Amino acid sequence: MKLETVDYSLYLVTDRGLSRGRTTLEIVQRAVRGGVTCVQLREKMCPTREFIEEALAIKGFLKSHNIPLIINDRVDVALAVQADGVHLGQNDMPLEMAKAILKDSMIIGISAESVEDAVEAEKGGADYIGVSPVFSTPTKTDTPPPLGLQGVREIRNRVRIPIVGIGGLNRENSGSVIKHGADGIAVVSAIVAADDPEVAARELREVIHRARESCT
Ligand code: TZP
Ligand code: MG
Repeated sequence: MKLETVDYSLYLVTDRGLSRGRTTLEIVQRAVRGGVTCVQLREKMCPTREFIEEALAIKGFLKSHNIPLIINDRVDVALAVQADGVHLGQNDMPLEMAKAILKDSMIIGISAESVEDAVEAEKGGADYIGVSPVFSTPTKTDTPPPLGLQGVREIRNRVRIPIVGIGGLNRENSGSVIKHGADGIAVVSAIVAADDPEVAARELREVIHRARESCT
């Protein structure tokens, strides 16, 4: 997948702990039916072999739908499965090193926890920014204070690469994130833990669509 063609509108981040007995592949399949445009496989505890096997199965499905697969944290796994990209936080492999390994073969997304992080990531050649977190969330508690909608706006004004909000986003507040300049929203629980991930994704797509229309 060409980097320029990536659509970050509705970005699903997986979490097997919130999947309520459903497999990550099943969540991804249902979410894609509902309109997810990008998927990040995020496995914090899983053995590497299992991570790779799961990534390959999900990649096979996503490829047939022309949706990119991004691997969280693990440059080695991303390379091994020939994913479309990798997503790195401020405590993960430094961007410069990841770029030295991956060259321009893969999307590299960076979580920015401040405006400075975002500016630095763009300078370092990141392909997109995760504004992290926009709101506080029980899904990830080891975060710095939320950046809020003003943080989204400020980062929008300081970088040109795509920005995606993450943290506490749902049907009620995702429209505001788009209206404050985000190119997309990234969610875990709003889709992964939903009764019906397909319906949840469809509703979020609609919210994003309406927010964009109101901006034009
Ligand atoms: N990074 C910043 S907040 C977060 C991650 C992975 C979790 C977001 O989860 P949710 O359930 O969408 O609030
Ligand atoms: Mg990380």
